[in-house]
Amino acid sequence: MSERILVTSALPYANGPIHLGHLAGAYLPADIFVRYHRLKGSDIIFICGSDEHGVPIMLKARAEGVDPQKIVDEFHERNKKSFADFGIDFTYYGRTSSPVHHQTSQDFFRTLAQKKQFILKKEEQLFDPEAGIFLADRFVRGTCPSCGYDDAYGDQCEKCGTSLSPAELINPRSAITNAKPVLKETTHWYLPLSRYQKKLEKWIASHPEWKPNTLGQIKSWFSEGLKDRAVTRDLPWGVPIPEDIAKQEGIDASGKVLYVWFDAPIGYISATREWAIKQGNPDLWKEYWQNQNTRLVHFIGKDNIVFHCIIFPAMLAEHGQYVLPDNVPANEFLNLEGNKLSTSRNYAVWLEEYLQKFEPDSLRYTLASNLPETRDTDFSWKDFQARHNNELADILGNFINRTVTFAHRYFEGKVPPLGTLDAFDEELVSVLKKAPALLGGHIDNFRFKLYIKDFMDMARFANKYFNDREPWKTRKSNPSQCATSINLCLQTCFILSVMGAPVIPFTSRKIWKLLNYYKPDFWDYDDFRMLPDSHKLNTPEILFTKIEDGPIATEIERLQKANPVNIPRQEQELIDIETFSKVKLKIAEILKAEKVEKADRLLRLSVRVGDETRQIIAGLAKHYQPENLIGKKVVVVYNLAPAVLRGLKSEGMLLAASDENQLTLLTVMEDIKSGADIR
Ligand code: B3M
Ligand code: ZN
Repeated sequence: MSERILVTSALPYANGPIHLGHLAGAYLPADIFVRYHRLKGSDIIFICGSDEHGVPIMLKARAEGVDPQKIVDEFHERNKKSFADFGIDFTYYGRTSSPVHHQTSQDFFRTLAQKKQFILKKEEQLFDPEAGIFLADRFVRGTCPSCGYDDAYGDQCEKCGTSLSPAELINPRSAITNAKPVLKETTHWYLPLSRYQKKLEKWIASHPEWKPNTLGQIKSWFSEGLKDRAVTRDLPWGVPIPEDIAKQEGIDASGKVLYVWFDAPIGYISATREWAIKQGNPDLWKEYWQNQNTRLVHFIGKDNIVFHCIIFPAMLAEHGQYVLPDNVPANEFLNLEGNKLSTSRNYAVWLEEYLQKFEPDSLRYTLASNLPETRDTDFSWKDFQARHNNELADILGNFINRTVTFAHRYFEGKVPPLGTLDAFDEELVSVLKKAPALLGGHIDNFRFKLYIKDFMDMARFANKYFNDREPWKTRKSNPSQCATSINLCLQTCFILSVMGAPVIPFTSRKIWKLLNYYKPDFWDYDDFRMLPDSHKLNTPEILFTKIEDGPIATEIERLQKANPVNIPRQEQELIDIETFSKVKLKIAEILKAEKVEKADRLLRLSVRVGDETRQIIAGLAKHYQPENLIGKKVVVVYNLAPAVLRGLKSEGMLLAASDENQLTLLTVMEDIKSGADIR
C-alpha cells in the first residue's frame, strides 16, 4: 500500500486577501509537495480553510460597523477562489465558523477537561468600562515592557517580537474606545504547558530531521521554560465553551469562547471531517487523524512555530487519540523589493490582482525558485520577469516548442521511430532515468529550491541535446539519427511535463495537450519511452509569451509609492519637542582612533567631551582611516545608555549621514570647544 499522508497549510485569517508572503510561506511549498505525492500515487489529502475567529477580525468588523460574520463570509469566498485560480489544489477548504468545526472543537475541549488536562485560574483582567468587554489579545495596546515600543498589542509586540499578555503592557489602553482599562475578575481554562514540557522535549528530540530554523525556535521556547496558556477568552465572537463543562465548575459560560489558537488548529480536523462527510464516508477522517501510520505534515510560516510544534501537539497528545505531526516545515519570511511587506500600507503583492495580469505558473515558478526555506528571501518584479523570460520561455518553452514543431514539420505530426542509441543519446536517457529519484528526493526533503534548479537544469540539458544533434542537418544527412533524436526529445517533453507538474501544473496540462498524451501516477516510471512510435501529436502552441518591461515597471512603481520610506512627511510619525529634547547631543573631539582586532567594521575611539574622556566603539572602519580622524570635532549622543561591543564598552554614539553609496561623519562648520551642547 502506498504511503498515507495528511498535509495541512496554516488556515489564513478571513479578514483580508492572500498576498505573496502567504504563498511563499505555507501554501506553494505544500501544494508542490502534495502534487508530487499525487503523481507518485501516495494516499494523500491536503487540508486548509479559513480561520474565522480572533480579535483582528472583530476589530475590523467594528471599524466597518458590520457583523464579523459578514467579514469572514466575504474573505472566505475570495481566498478560496484565488487559491484555486492559482492552482493550490486543496482536497478540502473548510472554515472555522462551520457547525462541524464548532462541534469538533467543543468536543476536543470537553475531552481534555474530562481528562483533567486543564487548570482553572481566577484572576483580574483588563476590562474596558466604556465598551463593557474584557480586553483580550489585540483589544488592548500599550507600551512594551521589553523594548519600550508604545503601540504593542496585548498578545505581542510587533517591534521586538516578544509575546506578551495584556497585563504586562505598561500604560494599557483599549483598542476599541481608547479608554483606560480597569481590572475585573474572571476565570479561565489554562493548558498547563509547563506540565508537558518534559514529554514534549522528548518527542521533539525524536525528530532531529526537522529543519534547523524550526528546531532552533522550538528549543528557545523550551529553554525559556513553557508557560501555562489560557485557552479561553471573554469575547463575543468565537466557539462558545461547552456549557456542561462550565456548569460542572460552577462557572457561567455565557460570553466565554475558546481562544482562537485553541480552535484554529482543530480546524484541520474539522475540515477533514467535513470532507469525509461530503465523500459519503463520515468516518474516513479517522483514517488520517487517528491511524498511527499516517504522516501528518504541517506547512506554516515561522510565526506559527510555537502553535504547531508545541501547543497543538500537546493538545493532540493529551487528547490521546491523534497522530502527532511527523514534520513541520516552517518557512521564513518573504520580503518585497528589499523591504518588509506591510499589508496596512498596501506594500504587498495581492494574489487576486496578480492573477488579473499574469499567469499563475510564472509566479509559482519564481516563488518556488526563491522560497524562504532557511532564511528570509526577497521577491522582485525584475527577477520575476527574468525567470519567466529567460528560464520558462527561453529554456523550457523553447525546447518543447522546437521539438513539437519539428515533429510536425518533418514527421507528419507523429512520433518518429527510435533507432539505436549512441553515447550522447544514452546521456540524455540517463538524465531522464535519474530524474524521478533526484527531483522527488529534493521535494521529500522540503528542498524545493533545489528541485526547481535541477528541474530547469534538465530542460537546459535537453535544449543542448537538441542543438548539438542538429536535427535540421541530420534530417538529410542521417534520417534515422534525426528520427531517434526527435523521438528522444518528445519523450523528454513528456517527462519534463511530469517532473514540472508540481510547480507549473497549468503548463504541464498544456504540454499533455500538445503531446496528446497523459497518464496519472506517472512519477516513478520504469520506461522513459512513454510515447509509442507513430503516436499522433496535436498542433504546437506557444507555452510562454515574453513579459515586456512596461507591465513590470507599473508594478514596481506601485510598490515604490506604497513603500514606507517614500511616505510624505505629513504621514510620518511625528514627535513633540519634549521627546526630541530627551536626546542630549554634544560636540566631541576625537583624541585617539584604532582598529578593533578581528572586527573589520569597528574602530575604537577615545573622545573628549568637555573635561571628560570617553571610549566609543563605532562602525567606521570601512569608511575612515583611523589617523584621519584624530582632532576632528564630531557630534555625539551624550546620554545614550552604554553598550558592550565585542567585549569593549562603548559610551555614546557618533552621528553620521549615509546613503546607499557612502557614509560621512557629522561635524561643525566653525571650530567650537568640545562639550558644547547641540540644540
Ligand atoms: N490563522 C495564520 C496566521 O498566523 C493563522 C494560522 C492558523 S493555523 C491553525 O497568519
Ligand atoms: Zn517590544
